[in-house]
Amino acid sequence: MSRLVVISNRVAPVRKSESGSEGGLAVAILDVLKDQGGVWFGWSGKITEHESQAAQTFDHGKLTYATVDLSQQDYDEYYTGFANSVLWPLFHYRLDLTDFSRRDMVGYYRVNVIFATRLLPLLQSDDLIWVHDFHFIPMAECLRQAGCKQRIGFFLHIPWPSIQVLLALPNHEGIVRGLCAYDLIGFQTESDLRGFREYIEHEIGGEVLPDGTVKAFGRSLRADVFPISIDTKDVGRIAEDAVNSPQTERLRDSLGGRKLIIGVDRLDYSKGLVQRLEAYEHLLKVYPEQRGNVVLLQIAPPSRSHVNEYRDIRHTLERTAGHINSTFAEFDWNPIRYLNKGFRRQTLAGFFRLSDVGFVTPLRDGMNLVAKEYVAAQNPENPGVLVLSRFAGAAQELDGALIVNPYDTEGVGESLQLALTMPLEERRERWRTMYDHLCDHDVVAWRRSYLDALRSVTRND
Ligand code: GDG
Repeated sequence: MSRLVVISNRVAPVRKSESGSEGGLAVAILDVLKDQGGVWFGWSGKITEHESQAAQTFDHGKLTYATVDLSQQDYDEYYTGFANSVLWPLFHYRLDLTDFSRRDMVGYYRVNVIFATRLLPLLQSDDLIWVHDFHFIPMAECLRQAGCKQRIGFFLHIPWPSIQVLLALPNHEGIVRGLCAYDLIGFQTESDLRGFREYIEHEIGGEVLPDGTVKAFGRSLRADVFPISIDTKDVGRIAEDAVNSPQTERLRDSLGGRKLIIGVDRLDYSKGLVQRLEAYEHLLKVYPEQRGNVVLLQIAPPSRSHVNEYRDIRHTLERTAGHINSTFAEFDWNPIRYLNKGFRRQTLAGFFRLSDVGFVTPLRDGMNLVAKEYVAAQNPENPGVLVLSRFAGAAQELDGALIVNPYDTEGVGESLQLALTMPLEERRERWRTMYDHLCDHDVVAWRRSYLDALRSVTRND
C-alpha cells in the first residue's frame, strides 16, 4: 500500500498533550500514519529569523514528523495576512473583513513554494499525498511544477463560497487553477461542491461530466463531498465516564437544578457568538418564566488574537454578555457564564452530557464538529436538544436538530424555548436519528472514504 503523506499547517503532537485537546481528526490521521507508516508535514509553530533550509524530521515508530519554521515576514504575509485575513473571511462570506494586499498574496505563494521545496526530498515515488485546508491551496501546483507525479488530494475544511462571493477575491482564478492541480478535491457539503462546479462551468468555461469529473485548465480531476466527522463512540464513552468527574459534579452543583444551555466555539466571528447571546436575551425577555431557571454556559477559547478582528469580537462579546447579565441577573443567578478559555476534551464531554441544549449557531461553518460532539455525548435515556444553524455544514446531516437561521434573533430565541420545553419522547427520537447517523458516518469512515477515492483516481498528466 502507498505511504501516506499528510500536509497541514499545524501537525498534531504525537503524545497526548496536557490540554487533552486532540480531537477526532488528529487522532484519525495519526492512527493511519502510525499503523501504515507515513509522514506528517507542516509548520513547526515556530518563527525564526530565517525560514528553515530543510525540514526538521522526527521519527516516532513508522511515522515521521517533518516541520518547517517560518520567518516573521512569511508568518505575517502567508498566515496572518492572506490565509487568515483574506481566505478565511472571504470563504466565510465576510467580504467586509477581507483585507487583500498583493504583498500578502505573494507571501502566500512564496510560503507554499518553500513548503513544497522542503517536502520534495522526503517524497517517495508511490506516495499518496493529502493536503489539508486553505493555507495550502497552491501546494499541488508547486509540487507539480517541481516534477511531482504522485497522486495529490486536497480537503477543504471551511466552506467554499458561492460564485459571486468568490469573484471578489482578486486572484480567484489563480486559486481555482491551483485547486485544479489536485487529483481529488474534497468538500464538506453538497452546496460547497455546487459552488465550485458553478465557478468551473460559468466562470472559466470548464466542464463537469455526468460522472462528476471536472475538466478545467487542461486537466481532469475528481471533486466530491466528504463530510468530516468525529469518533462518535469514543466521544460517547468519554462523556459517560466524565459524568461523575469532579468538574462535572461542580458544574451540576452550581446549577442548583436549573437547565443548562451550552455553546463551545473558538472565539471567531464566523461562529455567530454575538447573535447567539442576543437570541438568548430574546428568550429571557419573551419568556420570563425562564429567568432564574436557565443558564447559558458559553466557552470561547481565544484564537488568532494577533488578527485585529479577533480582538474586536472579544470586546464586543464581553460587552454583550455584561449587558445581558446586568439587565437580568439576580443576587443568586447570572444568566450567562462566559468563559474565555479552553478546557480538556474530557471536561467538555462531561459538560455536553449535562447540558439540556447544545447551542451551535455559526453564521458560516465548514462542518462544525461541536454539533456532532454534543450529540455523541448525550445520555440516550435523557438526551438534550441540539439547536443548530442552517449555515453549519453539519445541518445538512443532523436533521434531528432544531435548525435555525442565526440572523433571525427572535426565531432562534423561540427555538431555545422549544428546546427547553421539548417532551422526553421527542428528544429521544430526534437524538436517535442523529446518533445513528453519526455512528455510521464517523471520522474513520470519513478518512477511509476519502483515501479510497484518492487511491482510485487515475492520473492523467
Ligand atoms: C474547522 C472548520 C470544521 C473547542 N474548544 C475547545 C475544544 N474545542 C474543539 C471542539 C471541536 C474543535 O475544537 C472545533 O472544531 P469545529 O468544527 O467546531 O470548528 P473549527 O475549529 O473552526 O474547525 C470547521 C473543522 O475545521 C473540521 O473540518 O468542522 O467548520 O472551521 O472538536 O470540541 N477542545 C478542547 N478544549 C476547548 O476548550 N479540548
